[in-house]
Amino acid sequence: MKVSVVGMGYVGIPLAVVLASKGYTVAGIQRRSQRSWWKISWLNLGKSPIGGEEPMLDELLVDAVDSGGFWATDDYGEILDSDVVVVTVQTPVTDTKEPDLGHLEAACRQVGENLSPGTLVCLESTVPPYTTETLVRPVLEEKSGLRAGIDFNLVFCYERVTPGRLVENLLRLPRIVGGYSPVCAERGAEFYSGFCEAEVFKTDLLTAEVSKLVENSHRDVNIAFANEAALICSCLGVDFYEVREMVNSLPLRPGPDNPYRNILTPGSGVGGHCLPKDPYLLLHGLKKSELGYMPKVIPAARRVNDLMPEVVRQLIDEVLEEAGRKIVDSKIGVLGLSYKEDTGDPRNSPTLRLLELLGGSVKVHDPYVSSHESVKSQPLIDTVLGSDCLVVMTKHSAYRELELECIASMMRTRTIVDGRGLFSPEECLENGFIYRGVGYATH
Ligand code: SAJ
Repeated sequence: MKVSVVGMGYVGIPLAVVLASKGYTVAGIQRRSQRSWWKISWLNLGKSPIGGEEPMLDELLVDAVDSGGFWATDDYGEILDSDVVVVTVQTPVTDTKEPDLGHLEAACRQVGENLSPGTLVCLESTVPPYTTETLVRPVLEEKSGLRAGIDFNLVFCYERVTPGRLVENLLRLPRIVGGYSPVCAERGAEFYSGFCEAEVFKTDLLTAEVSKLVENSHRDVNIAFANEAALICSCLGVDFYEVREMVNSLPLRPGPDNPYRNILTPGSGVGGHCLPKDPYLLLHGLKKSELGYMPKVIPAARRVNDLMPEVVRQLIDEVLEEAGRKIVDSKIGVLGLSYKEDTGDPRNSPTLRLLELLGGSVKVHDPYVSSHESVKSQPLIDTVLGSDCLVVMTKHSAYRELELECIASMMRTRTIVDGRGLFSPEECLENGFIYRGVGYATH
């Protein structure tokens, strides 16, 4: 079976190499955009453009290229003789949090122009509710002259990727296949069951689209709860981590009366390619419905999570003031540019927001991100040496080996702001640091 995967990013590349490893013939289609044209040649050399630790991905890619089972190209003509086309292009939101579906529409036009009868088209990009029905289907039908559900099959099956577990999630997480028609859902479920080891659920297009957005909005709200609870505990002079340990002691007991709690971890903010935008995509869908309920919890959670870099900045102010310094005449070392530990993805990273708030003399280190936009990652030594404040923004495993005694001797002023619960407050105080942490009780 031949599959064309449109969009060689975090979602498309792992999917393409996993399919190739299962014996499919896979064309990875990537437009020659300013930002991504270079991925085509990299991929054909068996080199992954995805940073960070991605178990299995590199070897699967090399095997797929060497065996001829996978190749990257900018030629949409590969779709003509494909049995399946999977669209995995980006669907960002604008600065005003409006969905930007331009990349998706452009890709669908190209897919439509090369679509043959009998093909299964799978949309995996996260979209506002109704998009598959009201944007993707009409464009495909208009460009191909074919009819969805009759001449070709159309499904929406959302990705559940997580940087650091791209291949594992693909193989082991359940999938939700929304079909334009029951027959489409059936065809789609057959395809995904071909490589997914977990359960594949079938539903309609809209239910699948909304499931994805609710799934991620739920996580964003839960992270916001942890952040807000941490801020409340700090104000009350209580250590949030101790409270969290007490609350999470409730047992996991399957069944309706399950008392189980799972308070997540507070931190320096919420970044990445999912959570900062998916809640807005969900709310955008409401504009099309006349019911008129105005959401309160989900938007408020976004505001709390986006507040966290400002909380970190406030903590930096506090520790420097206690040390008799001001931010403006201090050297600040920031640990972590990536939005998430042990990954190399800086998109929407809270660190970018913190840097906007700081100004002044700031150095950033990240083991996985060498540079992003105007920010260049510095060597760890240069980031720490002579600094007046060390700020933990990302909990990379590499930072666990840091010796506080050694850091103390390298800094000009011994202050630490821990945005991710990386260090033990007691150890920091023992080593003469002025310490603040998100969720840590200072009084
Ligand atoms: N974060 C916290 N506290 C937490 C968890 C996360 O502050 O307790 C922050 C992270 O530092 C990061 C951001 O939130 O900045 C997002 O982290 P994430 O773990 O949610 O990672 P993502 O963005 O890769 O989320 C993805 C999502 N999966 C999909 O979209 C398929 C999310 O729904 C998953 O729950 C998450 O991976 C996961 O746990 O695998």
